[in-house]
Amino acid sequence: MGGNSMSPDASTGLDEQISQLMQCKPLSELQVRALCEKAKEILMDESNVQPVKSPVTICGDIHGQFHDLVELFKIGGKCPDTNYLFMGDYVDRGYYSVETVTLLVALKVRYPQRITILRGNHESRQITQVYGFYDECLRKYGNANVWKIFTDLFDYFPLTALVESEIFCLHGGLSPSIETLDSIRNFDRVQEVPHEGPMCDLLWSDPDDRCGWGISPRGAGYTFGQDISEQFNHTNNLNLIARAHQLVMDGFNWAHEQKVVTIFSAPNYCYRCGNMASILEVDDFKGQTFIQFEPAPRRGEPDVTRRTPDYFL
Ligand SMILES: [Mn+2]
Repeated sequence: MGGNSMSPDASTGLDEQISQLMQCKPLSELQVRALCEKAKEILMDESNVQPVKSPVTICGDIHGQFHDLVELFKIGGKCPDTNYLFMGDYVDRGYYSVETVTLLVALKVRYPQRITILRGNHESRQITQVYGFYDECLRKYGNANVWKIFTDLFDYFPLTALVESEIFCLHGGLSPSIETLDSIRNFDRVQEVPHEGPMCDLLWSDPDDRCGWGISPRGAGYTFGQDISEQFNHTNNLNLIARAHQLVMDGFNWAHEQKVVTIFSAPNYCYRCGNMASILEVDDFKGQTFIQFEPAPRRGEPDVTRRTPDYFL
């Protein structure tokens, strides 16, 4: 058949690119450049606390595990039939950061109202030079241009999202310098993730069993106790903080008496951790259902390793 380069529909080229990406085939550098220019225009208009409506399916870390992202879409439904909110860490660790982040950005450009892509601590120039994305770009493109294009785009990703004014979603956690959502709305996020301060904390912090603020063993962000979560949720009229950033063996993990939940969407993380992944469906009536899933089956492997997803209320 061949391509029709004179298609009257401006979205046709993008649909073809999405089909190509779904087969784990990267775009050319020129295509990535054009795609990221469009994405920047969309993302720069989004809020630091991007409002999101239900129904929506909330997802945690992906970390370049492209085939497991395809599995996620099989289990959760295709975008745009299902609305998605991804909470960061698309790149590093796995073998397919390029294909993973390109697909998510392409979906964002194609269906801007159907998918929200937040920034994780790995969406950073410094971290990606250590944990794989930079090297993968060099390997797949022969130079660092695509890495530069994407890391420049990461500066525009929103930091947090707010589902139906009650579920606060972000990659890491809370910050001792942030009491209200309004204070987050007011800062300039278009920059590399700083080493300290409120923007850093949102992408790096973790909940903890100990009360109050603690020093994070990660060397960035803080640990925060149940008292902190309760106060923050009360001040901002929230029901729940949904966050990612930590490997949890069941794919999701409640903390702080169900005031905080961790969602992790990279099954068998780093191809060796043996964990389940999960996504959180929030329905039209704000009902919440976790769907767990295992790694995508590998070619040639028997299908018996797959398990029917378990459903939880
Ligand atoms: Mn993280």
